[in-house]
Parts: sequence; C-alpha cells; structure tokens
Amino acid sequence: MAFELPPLPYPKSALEPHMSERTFEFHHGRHHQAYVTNLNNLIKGKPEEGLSLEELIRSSYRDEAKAGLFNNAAQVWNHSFFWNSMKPKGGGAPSGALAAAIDKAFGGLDKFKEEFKAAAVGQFGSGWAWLVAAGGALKVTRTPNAVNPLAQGESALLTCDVWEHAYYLDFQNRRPDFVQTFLDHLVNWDFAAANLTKAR
Ligand code: MN3
Repeated sequence: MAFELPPLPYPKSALEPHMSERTFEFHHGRHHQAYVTNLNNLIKGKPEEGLSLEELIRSSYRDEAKAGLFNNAAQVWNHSFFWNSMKPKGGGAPSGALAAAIDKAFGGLDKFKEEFKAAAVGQFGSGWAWLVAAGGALKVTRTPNAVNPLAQGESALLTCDVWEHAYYLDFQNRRPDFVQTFLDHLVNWDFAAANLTKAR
C-alpha cells in the first residue's frame, strides 16, 4: 500500500513567528511530500511494498543496494517525528520522569540545551540532532543525512532537522539561532515524555 504524507499536527502558521507558514509550505508540502513520492516509486511492485515504514528503515540501513530506499523511508519518518517534536507555545521545561532523566544525564536542562545545540550546530552539512534513550539513559546524538536512531537501534525522544532547507527561509545561514529558537520556543516536551514512556 502506498504511503501518504501525514498531515501536520498543527496549522501551517501555528509556529509563527519562530517558524513561518512559508517554511512549512516548502518543508512539509514539497520536501516531505517528495520523500513520500520517491519512496512509493521505489517500492512499487517490489517485495518491500508490504513492509511498514519502520521495517523498511531497519531492513535497508547500511545496504548499499538499498541506499535510495533507506534515505527516502528514513526521511519520511524523520520529518513526521520532527513536526511532532514541536508545538505552538512550545519550549519551557520538561516535568516528571523526563525532567529527572535529563537532570541525571546532563546535569540540568541548561546543560542539555548546550549539548543539543552543540550537536546540531556541529553536524557538518545535512543531518539531524536527537535526544535519545539508549541503554537505560538519555544522550544527545547527531546523524548525517537521513540516518536516525531507529536504524541504529536506539529510541528517539526528540529531533531537530538541521538540513539547510529547515531554516533557510526564516534564519538564512544562522543555524545556531534556529536551534536556539527550537529549544526555547518550539520544543514539545510532552511528545518527548511520551516517547520516553514507550522506550521504557
Ligand atoms: Mn527537512
């Protein structure tokens, strides 16, 4: 069955002024849609057609012959995860078990933000910054291009897209400002907390 572009979890203008409606028109309407279309074309009439998105990602990771399939499947998943990693009036501080896990892993929310920002800004070229649960603890990771924690056997809690198309219309080349805005005004701690519960 063909995959479809999942609708955004909020209106296209809901994250303004931090992320513009125009950014969503391109990033969701064009980029995310293109990954869905490419993926459908790659699996059409093939044995892979019956697999879930997660199965496609896991089974094609590090398989040179399936690089295109992996890149498009993972980018479909990554973007859906990114939209949910943000919300209107996001930011603030996590609570409960997630807050405790962040304190334990990083020594506090501010230290987490520093580490996440360093990972996001330090990813050379295109990729993603992540908060993940792995081996019973939290950590920050960064991945190139389409690679994600799911492929690497870790549980993603949050992500920030640091491909230039994610921020160029709103921030031009200022990736550090984009990541800081993501952490201060957009991040959806409820989504991260729900993912932590699932991971445990
Ligand atoms: Mn993107």
